Amino acid sequence: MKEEIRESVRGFVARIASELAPRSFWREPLVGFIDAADSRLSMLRRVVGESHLLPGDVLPSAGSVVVVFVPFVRQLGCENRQGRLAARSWAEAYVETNRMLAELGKHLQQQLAGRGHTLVVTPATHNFDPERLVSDWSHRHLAVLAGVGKLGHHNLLITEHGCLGRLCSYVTDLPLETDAGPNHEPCLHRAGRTCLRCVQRCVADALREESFDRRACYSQCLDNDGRWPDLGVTDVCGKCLAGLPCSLVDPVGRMKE
Ligand code: B12
Ligand code: SF4
Ligand code: SF4
Repeated sequence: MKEEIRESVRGFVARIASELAPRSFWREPLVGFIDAADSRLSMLRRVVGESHLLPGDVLPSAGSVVVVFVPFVRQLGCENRQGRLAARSWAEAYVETNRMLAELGKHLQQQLAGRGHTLVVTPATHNFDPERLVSDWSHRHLAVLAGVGKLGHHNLLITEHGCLGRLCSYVTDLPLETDAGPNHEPCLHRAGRTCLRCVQRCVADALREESFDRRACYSQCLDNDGRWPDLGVTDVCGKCLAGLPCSLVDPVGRMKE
């Protein structure tokens, strides 16, 4: 069943990508699973926040969580590297990917309904408390538990296809086993090597060696909101994802190959 869901996700993303051509946003998605009974899920309340939801809060009959990481194409990172403000293509990728991830949820919902199963779609973003700037459903932390990757110093998920991309997660009543993740730290700094390129790239001094100032980061994201009225909400920045050793690959995993 896992392979069927993976195939379905890959097929759906490829179909939407072909509809958007010649604009190109995505590489092949990665999919991981967490068993809803995985005891590590309770850690979310300790690590992320006491009000973080568990799969059973989203769907009482939860059997597992499906986590999808959609890596962006190299070009988007190259275009977003320049200047202090975000590139229009980065904002477009944000809007189109959020839309596509919501549609992907509906597609999986229909597919599973045909077999008598339920799936609940959670939003890709804007499900956070505007005061604390924290969400009660952290796709990044769920992705780590689902074995899709691990967090880097920049606080973002690094997968075998890098960190440049977006995530979503869906709760289903299908009972599926948890996937194993990498058994190493993909972030060079966390693996004890010299890097911190992400800190150098931050344009708002929000990301530092010792800390992350989410308000300074959000303020920088808001500087980009409203610049393209035709795109809607674009509170983005993403300079700390572009042009890094971990943007497109897992740099530590590569060294081990
Ligand atoms: C709220 C939010 C924000 C806020 C707050 C920032 C933040 N770091 O959470 C703002 C608006 C500022 C923001 C900015 C960005 N976001 Co945002 N954001 C979210 C959202 C909605 C919830 C995240 C959350 O609340 N997590 C729970 C909290 C408690 O976790 P945390 O903030 O990581 O807290 C940990 C750290 O503080 C860490 N920590 C402790 N000490 C230290 C020290 C240092 C040095 C560091 C770095 C961390 C750290 O410990 C905490 C517990 O683990 C998610 C979508 C979702 N629902 O998951 C997207 C999400 C995390 N964002 C994403 C992205 C891409 C961005 C931006 C690049 C903007 C853009 N799209 O251009 C920047 C990147 C900033 C950064 N380097 O983290 C992606 C991440 C993709 C990835 N590869 O991981 C997500 C998953 C959206 C998506 N659907 O893809 N975001
Ligand atoms: S740029 Fe370097 S230090 Fe920053 S997350 Fe990537 S590998 Fe880690
Ligand atoms: S998104 Fe922008 S402001 Fe926020 S940490 Fe990354 S580079 Fe800095």
